[in-house]
Amino acid sequence: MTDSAPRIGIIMGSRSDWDTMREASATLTALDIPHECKVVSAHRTPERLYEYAKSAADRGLHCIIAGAGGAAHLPGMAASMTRLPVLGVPVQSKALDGMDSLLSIVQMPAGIPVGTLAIGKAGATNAALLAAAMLANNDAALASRLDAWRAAQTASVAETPE
Ligand code: RP5
Repeated sequence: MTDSAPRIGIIMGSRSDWDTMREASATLTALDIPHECKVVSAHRTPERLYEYAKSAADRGLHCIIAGAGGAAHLPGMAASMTRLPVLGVPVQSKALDGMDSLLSIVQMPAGIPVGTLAIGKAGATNAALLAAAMLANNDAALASRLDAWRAAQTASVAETPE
């Protein structure tokens, strides 16, 4: 495995999810974590999903971040086919504002876990930070970068409202 081999896989159900999921990618890039981004739909490309999830661990991925909206089966279906931790990001849907996405991702029956984040861009950012925190347990250099990222965020918060 090379240093530049992806360590985290970001998948999403549609290109229309990219506006949300790019926040996860940008956060991993800021932390210098190699990752890949793919459109993999549970409904429209089930065989692509099968291939992706079944090969993920052997390809050296440590974690999958899966974003989807509406009847959002992608994170749960991915989790059913890999032992890797799967973090689910509910994409904000037009019809129900993402409540449909949230409930269909978070309500997994016992036995196949999906770590569910907040609806939308906050969830995408936090999925990346959570994945980074998991990897940092066994990567001292990444732990330092994550500590620095958090310190910079703290330093950026003004004490006064204007
Ligand atoms: C889901 O359906 C996708 O994750 C997306 O959030 C939603 C709508 O997809 P498009 O119709 O925009 O391709 O599968």
